Amino acid sequence: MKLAQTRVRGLIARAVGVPLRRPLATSNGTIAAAPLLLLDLATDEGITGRAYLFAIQPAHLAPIAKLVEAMGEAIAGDALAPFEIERKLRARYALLGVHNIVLFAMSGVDLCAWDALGQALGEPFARLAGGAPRPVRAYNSNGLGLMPPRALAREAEALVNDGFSAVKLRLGRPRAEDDLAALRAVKKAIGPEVGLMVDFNQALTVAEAIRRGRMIDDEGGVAWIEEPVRADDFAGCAKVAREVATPIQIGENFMGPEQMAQALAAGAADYVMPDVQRIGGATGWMRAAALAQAAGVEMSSHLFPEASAQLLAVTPTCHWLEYMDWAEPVLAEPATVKNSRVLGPSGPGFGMRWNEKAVRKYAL
Ligand code: SMN
Ligand code: MG
Repeated sequence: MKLAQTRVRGLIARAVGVPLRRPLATSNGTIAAAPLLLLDLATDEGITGRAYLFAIQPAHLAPIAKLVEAMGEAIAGDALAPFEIERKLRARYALLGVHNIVLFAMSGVDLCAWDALGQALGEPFARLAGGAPRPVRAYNSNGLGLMPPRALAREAEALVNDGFSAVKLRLGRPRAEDDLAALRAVKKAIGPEVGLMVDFNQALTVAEAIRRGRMIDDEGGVAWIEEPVRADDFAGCAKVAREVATPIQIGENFMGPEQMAQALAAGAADYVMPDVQRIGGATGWMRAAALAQAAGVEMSSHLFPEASAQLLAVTPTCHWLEYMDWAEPVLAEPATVKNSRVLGPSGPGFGMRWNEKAVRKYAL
């Protein structure tokens, strides 16, 4: 088949609500089921490019689906060329703003296009990008929400027993001493050999973040403090990063590589962790990876382990993959975990195919 002749035909989005094996309570609310949009981009060569998006709340599914479908109409008949599709959609949405759910939708379209391209060439994404798929170091993020210390200790052990050498704990309770009790309970349960990240989900003011950051410094042994303050307050983040010894991690809310460049210029964090549905899909990710390389900053992923495993495999400053099993029930072949390393599904592109029986079961 001639790639140049392969054209986009259309795009459909289906909504599912996948129950979480371990519901997650964060300082920003509890997630009991993952509202996902499953995207299928059809081409006239019979290839279907696939990706999923995480709508955060079920109410956001419909507007994101509408955007995705409108973008599908805009690129129908176009060549299967992710950079060209990006250029067109960025121009088309410039006045609305290439941010937030517009960017979610664009990222989903981009991932579908790369996936279809991989299928057309019979190669996994990492090979198209000049690399090769390989297992990447991962921490288990499927739990450790805002729970009482005893429940946390039990869940922390279970997360390590899933085969991981590091886990992430959510913090951001009203009282600092309750966060400290949670941190101590988890550290005691996992022991000194297992890595521990903590995530405040933007709960703190800058002054309080410095106070709690120093408290965490005194405890020692925490790999990073994630999103201590409002995600787009880069000056505030930078102040926290200067005052706190434990590395500061941000990035899941970077809206495109442009915003990541601003964060790096502001010295807002020691580490970055873009989210593939906000950074602009695989195209945006690769541009962000070059920024992290130039800045000499370690780069991790946020959610989407199936695609992120391959993206991190071609990231020069590859750090940690966030392992979340949320999409697993609707996938024909999930990512695999071995020795705390994650490998994406096999097969060309990103290797995501739907388990249609499960898709029917969880359809919204
Ligand atoms: C997070 C973000 C979105 C949904 C669930 C959890 C959290 C993370 O910030 O980094 O895992
Ligand atoms: Mg986070």
